[in-house]
Amino acid sequence: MRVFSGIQPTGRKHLGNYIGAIRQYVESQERAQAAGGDSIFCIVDLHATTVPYDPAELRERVYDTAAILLAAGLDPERCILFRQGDVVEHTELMWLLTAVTAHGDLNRMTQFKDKSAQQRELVSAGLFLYPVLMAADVLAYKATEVPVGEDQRQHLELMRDVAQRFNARFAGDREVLVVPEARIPEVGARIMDLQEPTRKMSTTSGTDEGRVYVLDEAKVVEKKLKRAVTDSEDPPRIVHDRGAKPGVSNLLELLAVARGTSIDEVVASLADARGYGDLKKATADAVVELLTPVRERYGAIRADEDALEDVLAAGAAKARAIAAQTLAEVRALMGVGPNVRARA
Ligand code: AQP
Repeated sequence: MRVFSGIQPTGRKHLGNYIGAIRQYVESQERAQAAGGDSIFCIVDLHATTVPYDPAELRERVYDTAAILLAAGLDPERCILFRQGDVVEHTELMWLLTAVTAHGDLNRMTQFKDKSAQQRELVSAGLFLYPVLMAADVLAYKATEVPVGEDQRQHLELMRDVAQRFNARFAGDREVLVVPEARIPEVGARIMDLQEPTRKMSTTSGTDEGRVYVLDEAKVVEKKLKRAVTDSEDPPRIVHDRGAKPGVSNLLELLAVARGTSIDEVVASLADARGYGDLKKATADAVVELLTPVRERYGAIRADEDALEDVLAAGAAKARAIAAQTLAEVRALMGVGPNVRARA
């Protein structure tokens, strides 16, 4: 097995990113190692250029994100961790894959529709092509599984189509590009905004009050959860029903994930609760316990930028060795560049 996933260096990472993605990365690293496979994680700085950004800040955010991943438990001795822009093979492969990507499919991507509607000055072509670069990221490594949150399901489907179309068009249906599986957690795949629990917790929409950051101090986490929107049902009922009770359901999911138990178990543990206050308090305690070790490790790791650069550079060298081979195969099959076999 080979696991691959990418994460943006945009903004500060929130609890949705942690539960939907980062926590799964650490688990995948362990699982891949136990199975004799490998795991590869990429900080996707090139994806971050598809919306307005500040170049100097982008570098800083890459360090922030690398430090969070290391603090959460990624270990460069056991996985490959690198910065996307350091492995240029991604961008060439992306261009080649546009040949087997349908314009109509890109037009249907909900993330493109949402993000393009948010842009005031320029909807960049990069935003439109974002899913093709994401396909290149994963397909370059012939990854078998991709841990992501629910919001990435559509991009994963597109990537699978791209791989299948490439194999059919250029490889006589041999699986030259591996068709990857999405790995989406059963609980916590879509953590909702605490203030607007019908919308996902998001970096670019919603407010700070609706988002818990991985690096928030315990007091801040407690305050945000205490103010989380629930509902006005009287008497209050603590049940999991996303449609009718989105706020309560979101808290139950957070509590289940943070405690590492099932939703039924957390509901049972709250049978004697006097109202939503007890649910919020229990969730805050569990989330603080989940995030505190990460925050405590983060400071020292983030402070040493040279060490972070060393980790990313070593990761990029290992990643390039794999991606370059795939790119060479794709170029050869597509008739791009010299005929290497004929000249050998
Ligand atoms: N609310 C969420 N619940 C569960 N998983 C989530 N992810 C994002 N939001 C949630 C997962 O986090 C991973 C990293 O996503 P990204 O690199 O695309 O991060 P981002 O763009 O900085 O974060 P957002 O919040 O997803 O940004 P917006 O909403 O602005 O586009 C992915 O695996 C994602 O599924």
